[in-house]
Amino acid sequence: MTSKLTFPTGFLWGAATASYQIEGGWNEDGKGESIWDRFSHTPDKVKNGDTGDVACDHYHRWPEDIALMKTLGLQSYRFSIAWPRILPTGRGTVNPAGLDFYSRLVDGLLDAGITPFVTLYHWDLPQALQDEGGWEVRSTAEAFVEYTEAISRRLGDRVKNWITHNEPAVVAFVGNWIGEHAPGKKDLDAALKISHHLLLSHGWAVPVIRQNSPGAEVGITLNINYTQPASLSPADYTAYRVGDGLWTRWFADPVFGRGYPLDVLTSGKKFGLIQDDQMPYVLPGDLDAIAVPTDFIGLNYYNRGLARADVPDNAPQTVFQAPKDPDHWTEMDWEIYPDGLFNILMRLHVEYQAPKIYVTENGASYSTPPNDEGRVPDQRRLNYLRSHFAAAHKAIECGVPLSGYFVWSLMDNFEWAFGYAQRFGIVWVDFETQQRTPKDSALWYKQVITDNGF
Ligand code: IFM
Repeated sequence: MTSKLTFPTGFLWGAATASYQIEGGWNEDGKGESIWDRFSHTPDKVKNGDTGDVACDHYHRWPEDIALMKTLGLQSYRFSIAWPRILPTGRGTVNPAGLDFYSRLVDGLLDAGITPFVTLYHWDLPQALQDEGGWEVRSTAEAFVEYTEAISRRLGDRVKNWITHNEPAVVAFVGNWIGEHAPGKKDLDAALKISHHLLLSHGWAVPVIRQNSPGAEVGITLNINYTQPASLSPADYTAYRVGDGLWTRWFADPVFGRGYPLDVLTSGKKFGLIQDDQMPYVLPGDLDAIAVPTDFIGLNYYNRGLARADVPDNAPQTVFQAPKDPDHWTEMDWEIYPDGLFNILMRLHVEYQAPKIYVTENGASYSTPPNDEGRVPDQRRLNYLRSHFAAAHKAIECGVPLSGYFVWSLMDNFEWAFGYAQRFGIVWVDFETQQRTPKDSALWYKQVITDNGF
């Protein structure tokens, strides 16, 4: 017999999205071009030539989407602001229509009794800033503060939960080392510099938000998947340390006041991944700025990876591989591993002593379509969510200060380099008609929220 798992009173249940992935309206009402507009408009960058030009048309359909969230019983909604809607060229002249759009959205959410969680940067950098060097130059971090000032001044009276950055590791590494995301660069030395400017902009933005949004809670979201050495061999352990160092410690350590883990530079140079193991761009005071205490840490968790040294080119960047077993993999080719969520939550609690944690993303990609009755029987997504909720519950029982959970994603959307070929939504979107249909997982989730458990 399985017993009921009940979450703590006040535990916040929500769903998450990001501006470029759902909004559309890419050049409307004064919005500037973003690096994702440019990237998706460039041939061969995104699967099937898909773009976010229309996406879920949320820019026009937001009232309907808020009504949908209300129907599903969501208590909270995490969304991001498109920087080029607010400052079309990244800095300077503010676009009032952009501010108005998000102000109406926030009012609509509050009217529906849904708590907004606002992410400032979920990857759509103004192209004008990229043209000046993007995150590789320090002035972009300064522009981020200007943008933070403009948006937090406008929304700060009503929005009380802010996230500066979403997944800086993905921004730095997938966009600038692996090159599969905008701006499509392939240079780890540049990516490390970029990571510093991202973190610096976080550190500088936190006090600005606090100033403009009295009583607000502010955090940053890191993507931390669970990695292990693939075997007991010292070589695999080294590959694990390099991978964990780059993808996790490089971001978590400075945010939690420990500075950069310098073993990453040493081993990165040894493996020929980086040329330069000095960091002249880290100026006096930067590490203190990055270590600004936050109210919470956001965790995006999806899967497990096994670190192997025996990859063809012996390059530890390809560590995130695991043996395939179709029953335990989602359509992203990501291994389903709920214990990994428990382990990472424990790590944030024990190793980093995070004061408060939200799971700001967790979910699975399955393309299960509507059946003849119009239902979407996405049992595998439901199973995925149930097993991860149970892992989160176990972590809470072990003392982890987990305060809420945002399912990724509210609805099917533009999945970056995969375009519309991957569907993470708990709501089905027909991209021809823009019709939304809650999947079985959404109906189940509604009951979880009502019962505060399952
Ligand atoms: O869709 C993304 C999201 O934008 C960031 N985290 C991972 C999700 C699934 O790939």
